[in-house]
Amino acid sequence: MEYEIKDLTLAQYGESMLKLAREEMPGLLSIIQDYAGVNPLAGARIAGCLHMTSQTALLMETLVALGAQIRWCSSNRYSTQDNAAAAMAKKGYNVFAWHGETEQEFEACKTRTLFDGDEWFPNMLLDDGAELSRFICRHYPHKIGALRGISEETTSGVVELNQLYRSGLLTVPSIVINNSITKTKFDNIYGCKESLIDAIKFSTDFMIAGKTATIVGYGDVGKGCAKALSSMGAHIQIVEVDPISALQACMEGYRVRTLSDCCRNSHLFVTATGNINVITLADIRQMKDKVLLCNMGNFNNEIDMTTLDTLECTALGQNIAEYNLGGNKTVRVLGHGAPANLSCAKGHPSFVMSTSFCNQVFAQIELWNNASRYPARVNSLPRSLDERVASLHLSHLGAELHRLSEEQALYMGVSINGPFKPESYRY
Ligand code: RBV
Repeated sequence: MEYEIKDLTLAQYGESMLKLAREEMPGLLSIIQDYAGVNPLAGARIAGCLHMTSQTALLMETLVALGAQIRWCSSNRYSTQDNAAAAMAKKGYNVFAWHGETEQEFEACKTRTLFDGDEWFPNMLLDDGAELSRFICRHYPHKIGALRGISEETTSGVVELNQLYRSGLLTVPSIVINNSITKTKFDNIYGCKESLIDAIKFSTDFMIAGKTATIVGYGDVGKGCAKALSSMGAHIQIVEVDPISALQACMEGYRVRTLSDCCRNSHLFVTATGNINVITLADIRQMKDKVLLCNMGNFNNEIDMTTLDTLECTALGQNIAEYNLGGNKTVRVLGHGAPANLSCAKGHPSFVMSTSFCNQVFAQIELWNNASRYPARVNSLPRSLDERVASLHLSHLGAELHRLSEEQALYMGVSINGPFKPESYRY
């Protein structure tokens, strides 16, 4: 057994957090029960790269319960919950992750996740933001063929994977679980809706009611963030490039404005675009004094931290820094521009991560057992599995499904047991 973490003495506290998470992850628990004795992942050697949190710890336990061998690192330098990492290391998991890794340490953690001397190299990846996929393509291109498949967690991973396929570097199938309805319409919306507030409250004394908040990017993540801040009494402004998303924001009652307009009146900015340098130093110079900046997109580059880091900076706490703009003006940034919910708080709540991670487990089972069904490009899970993930979470909330009659099923042209909607249905 091997690990590199911050502090093993946090294991007991981490284990209590895992106990709380387990109570809220009914989908993962049912999968473990349903596959008891079947071992659908027997023989799979999974290298996992996904925020080392208590929720991810239960994903790791599920993969092992289904027969896989795993090694693990975090997909962001600031997202590891050191207590969860300690709990897993104590139980014998190979985990290489701690909160606040340097770039070099992050690279080293990825290397140790992929290799155990000459003994071990993965035949499957479970990835987030295509971190490991890109890492192998860049540093070990000759090893790509050793992989049977890749399951990818998030929106921005799709962009990366498509680039790797187009450049001919990636030659194995991947399944992007962000394409599942039970991922993007739940984790991205409701997860962010709850965890954005945690991040702001854990690190600041910022009262949300009455403030003007600008959300840059009105995709699923932006929608969840806007809903949370608006429900607490903030005035919401949206910055969008896509007319469809912009119109959605208008219909929700939000103002849609250019970024430079918003710079003049906002107290808080949240980036959620998946794009790079969305807020630059030039934008920041137009903002009010002591404005709060917060990123909820996957990568750390939506706020131009590289340029900000050239300015004088004071820590105002563990996860918030104040940058001196000169002329008695400052700007405050949460969690070094990393996704604030993970860098400043505990990430999404366990329940919604259970829906996401059931998709991860099904993607691993599919790729490991039925790889030939998935061509070497970005694929999605079938809708039947999406419906199954949702079903696994209903009774926890006291919900019971109504059933179609034979006549009704015939009339709609669907089976009584689903799938209930055409592939093109957008939910
Ligand atoms: N995310 N994980 C957590 N608590 O472990 N919280 C959020 C957690 C995932 C989420 O699925 C999103 O797509 C991804 O982090 C972005 O890196």
